Amino acid sequence: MDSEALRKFSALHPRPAGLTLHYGTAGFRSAAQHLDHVVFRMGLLAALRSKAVTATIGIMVTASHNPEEDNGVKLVDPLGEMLHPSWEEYATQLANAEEQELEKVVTEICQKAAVNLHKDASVFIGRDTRPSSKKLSQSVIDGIQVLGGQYHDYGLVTTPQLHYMVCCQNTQGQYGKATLEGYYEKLSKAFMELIKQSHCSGEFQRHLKIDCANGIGALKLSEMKPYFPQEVVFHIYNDGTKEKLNHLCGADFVKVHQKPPGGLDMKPNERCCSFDGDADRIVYYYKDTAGHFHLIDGDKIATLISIFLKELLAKVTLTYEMNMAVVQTAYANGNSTRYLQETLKVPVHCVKTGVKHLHHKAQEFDVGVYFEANGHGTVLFSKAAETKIRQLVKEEKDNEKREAAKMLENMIDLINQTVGDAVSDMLVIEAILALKGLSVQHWDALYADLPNRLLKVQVADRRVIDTTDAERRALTPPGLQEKIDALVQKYRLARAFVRPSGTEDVVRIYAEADTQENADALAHEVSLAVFHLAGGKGAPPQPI
Ligand code: G16
Repeated sequence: MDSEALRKFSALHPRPAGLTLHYGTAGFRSAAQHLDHVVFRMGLLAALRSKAVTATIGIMVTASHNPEEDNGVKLVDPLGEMLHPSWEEYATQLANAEEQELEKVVTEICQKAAVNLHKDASVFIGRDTRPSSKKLSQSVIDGIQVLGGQYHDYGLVTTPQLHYMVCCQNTQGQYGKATLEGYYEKLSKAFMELIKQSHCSGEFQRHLKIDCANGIGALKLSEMKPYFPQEVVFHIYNDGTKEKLNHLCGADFVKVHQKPPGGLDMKPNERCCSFDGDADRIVYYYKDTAGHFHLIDGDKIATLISIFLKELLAKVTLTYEMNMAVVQTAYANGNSTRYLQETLKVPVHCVKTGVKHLHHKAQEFDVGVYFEANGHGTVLFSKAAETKIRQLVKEEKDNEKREAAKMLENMIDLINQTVGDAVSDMLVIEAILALKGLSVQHWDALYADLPNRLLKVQVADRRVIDTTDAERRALTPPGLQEKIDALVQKYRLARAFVRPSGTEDVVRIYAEADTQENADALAHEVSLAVFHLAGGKGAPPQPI
C-alpha cells in the first residue's frame, strides 16, 4: 500500500470531528455535506472488496428516497447483489476511523478478509441526479486510485442499472452487455416479444403516466423511448426540470401518504405509477370515478406477478416441477399474505426490512418473488429453472407448453434479477396486464388492503430499539412490546410494530386494523409509546 498517497488523499477528504455513521439498510446515508470522507473511504473499500473476490464491484452515489439535501452510497457485489453482510462491519470501521488510524484499519481489513493488496481492482461507479452526487463520485475515484484500482464511471444511471452492469461484467456477458444500450436492448426486446404473445397484440396500445420523483428515472426512461414502437406511450411527469427530487412526489411519498404525487394530472381510472429517487422502487395507483385514490403497492405487484408465474409454471409443470415462494417483510399488508397463502396457495416467508434480506431468502427457490410493500422487489429464477425453461422453448413439442415456456423465458430476460428495478418492474407489470387483459381496477380488486398507517418518530438514539422475529417484536426498550401488545388488543384485525430506520434518523411505526380510523388511532398510540419509552425528541406526536 502506498502509505504516502493514502495520507495525502485522506487529508483531502477529512472526517468531521465527532461524526459517527453506521452502515444502514442500504449503505450509508446522511446530509450530503457529511459524506465526503465516507465516499472516499468506500472507494477504498470497493477496491479492497474487488481484490478480495477478484471481480468488479459497484459503487452508487445516491440517497434514493431521502430528501435532495441528503446523499449516500450503496455498494454492489459481483453478481449485482448488495454488499455481503460480512463486509458491512468493515465499511463502518473504515467510515469512522480517525485519519491517523486509516492505514491500520485498512491493514486489519486485509488480514481479516484475506485481501492481497497486490491484486488488481476494478470498480464501476454510478450516481443519481442530486446536485452533490458528481463531486462525491469524484471522491470515490480518489479512494479507488489510492489502492491502485481501475474504474469505469457510468455517470448518471439508475441504481438497478449499475447493479446490472456489474453482473454483466462479472458473468462475461452471459447476463447481457455491460452498457446502457445493452440494458435497453435486452429489456425492450423481451418486453416486445411478450407483448407479441398477447391475444390483443394487433390493437396493442399502452398509455401509462409515470411520476419520476424528479430523479434519474426520467432521464433514463427518455433515453429508452427510441427502443419501443410508437404504440408504447409512456408519459413522463416530475422529470426534474422544475421541482426538487422526491419533494411531494415519488414512490415513497405516494406509499407513505397514500395520496397522488404533485405534478401529475390524473384522470379517473387512468393507470399511473411512481418511481423513487434512484428508480429502484415502483408503486401503481389510480383514482376511481368517485375521486377515491387507490394505491397498488409492492404487495399487490408481488401478487400479480405470482399469479402470472404460477399459471405459466402449472402449464410446464408436468415436464418439470418448480418450487415457487414469495418473500415479504413485516410491512406486508395482512390481507396480501392471506391472499397469497390461502387463495393462491403459494408459500410466503417474512424477513427483515432491506433488499439484501429478501434477495437472500428468495435465492432458496426455483422461482423466488420478493417485494417490500414500498415497491422494492424483483423475481429470482434458479439456474436449474432457467436452463430447463430455455430447453423447453427449444425442444417442447406441445404448443401450449412451449408457448408458456417462451413467456417464462421472456420474463427471465425482462426482469432485472440483480435487484428491484422500477423500469424493469414497470415493463413486467405492463406486459402481464396486457397478456391477461386486466385493467388496473381488476388488478386492484384481487383483494382489499387492510387499512394501515406508517408514521415516523424522532428519538435521541434510535438504536435503543432492538427487534426480533423479522422486526415484528421489540426487545428493547423494556416495556415497549408489552405496551404495543395491549394497544393492539383494543382493535379488530389489528397489528403493529416499530423498528429503527436504517436510512433516516427516525423510528418507523406501522399499524393496520379493520378501519382507517382504527389504524390511524393505533399508529398514533404506538408512536406515543415510542416517544415516551424510547426518548422522543421535541413535541409528542399529534393524532392524525
Ligand atoms: C432502502 C432499502 C429498502 C428499504 C428502505 C427503507 O430503500 O433498499 O430495502 O425498505 O431503504 O429502509 P428503512 O426503513 O430502514 O429506512 P431505498 O429505495 O431508499 O434505497
